[in-house]
Amino acid sequence: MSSFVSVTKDGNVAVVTIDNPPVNALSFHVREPLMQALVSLRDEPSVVAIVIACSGRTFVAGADITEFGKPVQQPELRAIVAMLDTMTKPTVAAIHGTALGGGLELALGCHFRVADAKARLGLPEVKLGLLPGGGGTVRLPRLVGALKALGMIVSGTPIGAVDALATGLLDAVFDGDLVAQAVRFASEIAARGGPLTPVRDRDERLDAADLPAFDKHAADLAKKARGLEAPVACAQAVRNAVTLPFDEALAAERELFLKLVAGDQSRAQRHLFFAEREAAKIPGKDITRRKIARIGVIGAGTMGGGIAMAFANGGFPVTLLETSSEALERGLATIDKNYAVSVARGSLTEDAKQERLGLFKGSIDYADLADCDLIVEAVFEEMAVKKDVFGKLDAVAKPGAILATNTSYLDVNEIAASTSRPQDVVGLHFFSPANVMKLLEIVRAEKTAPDALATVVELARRIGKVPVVVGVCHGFVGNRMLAARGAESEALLLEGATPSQIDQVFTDFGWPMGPFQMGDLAGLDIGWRNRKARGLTAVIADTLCEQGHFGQKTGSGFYRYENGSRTPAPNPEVETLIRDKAAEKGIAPRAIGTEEIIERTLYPLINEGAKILEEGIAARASDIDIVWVNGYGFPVGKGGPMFWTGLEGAGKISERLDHWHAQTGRQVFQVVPRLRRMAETGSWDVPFAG
Ligand code: T1G
Repeated sequence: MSSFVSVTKDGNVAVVTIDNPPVNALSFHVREPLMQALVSLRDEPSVVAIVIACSGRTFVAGADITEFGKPVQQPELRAIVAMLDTMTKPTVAAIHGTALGGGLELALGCHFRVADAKARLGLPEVKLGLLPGGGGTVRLPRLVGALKALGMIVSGTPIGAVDALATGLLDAVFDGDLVAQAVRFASEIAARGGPLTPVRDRDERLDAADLPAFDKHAADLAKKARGLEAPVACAQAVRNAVTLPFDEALAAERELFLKLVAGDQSRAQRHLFFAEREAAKIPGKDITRRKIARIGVIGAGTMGGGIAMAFANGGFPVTLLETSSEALERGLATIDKNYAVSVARGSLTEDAKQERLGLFKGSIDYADLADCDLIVEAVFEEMAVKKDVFGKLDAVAKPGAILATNTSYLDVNEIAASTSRPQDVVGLHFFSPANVMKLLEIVRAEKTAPDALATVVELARRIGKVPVVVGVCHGFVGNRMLAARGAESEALLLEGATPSQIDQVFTDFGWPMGPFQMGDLAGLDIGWRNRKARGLTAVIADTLCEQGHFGQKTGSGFYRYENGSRTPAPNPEVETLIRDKAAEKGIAPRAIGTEEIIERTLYPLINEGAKILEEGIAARASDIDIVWVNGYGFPVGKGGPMFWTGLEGAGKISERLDHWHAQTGRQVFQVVPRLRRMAETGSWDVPFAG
């Protein structure tokens, strides 16, 4: 046997245990001994049944994603599952933790599946730009029905053991010693004798498939795919399970899988999978984290309330501080309302809501923060106000408490210097709504202590955030690049493009919405206030704000929103305003094409990313991708701006930036050396020699 797969006997039941930390991925060094073990047990007369289990924290969490794109080594998972199909003795998968992807497909090759109550089961391949390639699209519908299988496979969202038992994916759920009970379950099946029906031969759920309902659901899902190929392929593969004989459907699954795994979109999404984990790794693995038991949040407004909810959602008690009882009550009422909306939507139970509300303690006295281990301020975005807050925190916070600012662009070094403990100060830049958005930019100031940084990075993951460590500069990584992306927006309007045309280029690219729709959604007054604070102007947006048109919240901005609708309608007044302002500036409008819009918005975004990399504000190019995919909706199928540079061509991007720089002389088009280096070497990780 190998150290990755062992076989033990419990009576006349064999237990095959996979042990491939950390998540028992089905690497080649697992598949080979696993196949050998199953073949020998199949032929072993003394063995009446076989249980497949895993050591460690989880059942098999999938194929080994690091093997994709490399030569395939036999036996593949498909061969193992095909062999299980021929087993004449009962096979039982004993599932704990998460049976995902190839792990669930391995379990689907068994006659039976049992699990502990906390287990989760799913086929998340779609999140990697793939579809289940080990027979999952053909076997899962046979157990749970075509519609349920469609939803699971296209969303990639796992289901819990109770749901899995109810829908027929599991045959039993056990508490206590899972393997012992799985052995007993297998032994009883063997003793009972009688025919064993492999999943591939169980058609009863398929016969009942309502194909028209299936097709309608699949069409709805395809609309949300926003250009991603995998969700559409997943739906097709599940439909094949209903309409084609098993082996034909299986062959079709293989063909779809091979096409996806070789495609740019899956490469992009696999890049993001590892990049997200890489971003959470900071030098000094063995740093002792500080103990975080209680959180303090200062400010119960939109950001403060959202941040408080993010921590409460992660199970942390929160002391929420405001300047007055009225402000505090308003903030707590908003939090209660937000949870009530989730309960109404069915995404939260009433009990869970009450449990979370029970974690909040309101206060208007800084002294009540004295027992907090991490205190986050989300007060008004002005340096003087931030310094005043940190001065008070310095006086009341206990030694070793981490003091965090939620500033979105102010200098965290300056804020830290306003305390006697700069080593405990860090930036935690949440994105609004803070209880929903995944991205958390963790701003490492010059004096931030390594253990304070390591503590908040780990804490971010514990509350379900995606942390990226960034350096101190105006706007850190995301907002600084956003400014570069938007620098030419006004010029494009004045030269003849319309807001809806520019937004359409963005949505065709795969963004959830374009910059003008986004501005109307967030509120044009936010950018207006920022520009005024920095002495900048944007003639169209400023004029709209001066006229009180802030976007959705005032019923009009770049678009009109009739009777409180959130659907943007073209705004003729804006088009007149643009024409008038262009005439004032002597600019003759012209037709502007898609390519030009991309070159004058996304290419400067990438150039700024290269500058950020060169300055060390981001440690890795892939960190920048994680910021943009999780904080700004950059299409996952393109892997983030820095990964996409490789697809678009760094040479082409540099040439076009040079062209626009020659045309306009504007700094935003000045190609930075790191981008030229990427064009020469194909890698972001080779700094320019100078
Ligand atoms: N392959 C290789 N490495 C993996 C891996 C995998 N499937 N899953 C996790 N890792 C690594 C990860 O990179 C990290 O490494 C460490 O394990 C801990 O992961 C044929 C084609 C299971 C829920 O998509 O969702 O099967 O950073 O930090 O937060 O149809 O890992 O420590 O060096 O995420 O506790 C389908 C992917 C694959 C599941 C655990 N399966 N994994 O979360 O730990 S494709 C998936 C996860 C497939 C078949 C198809 C999560 C987790 P390092 P972690 P975690």
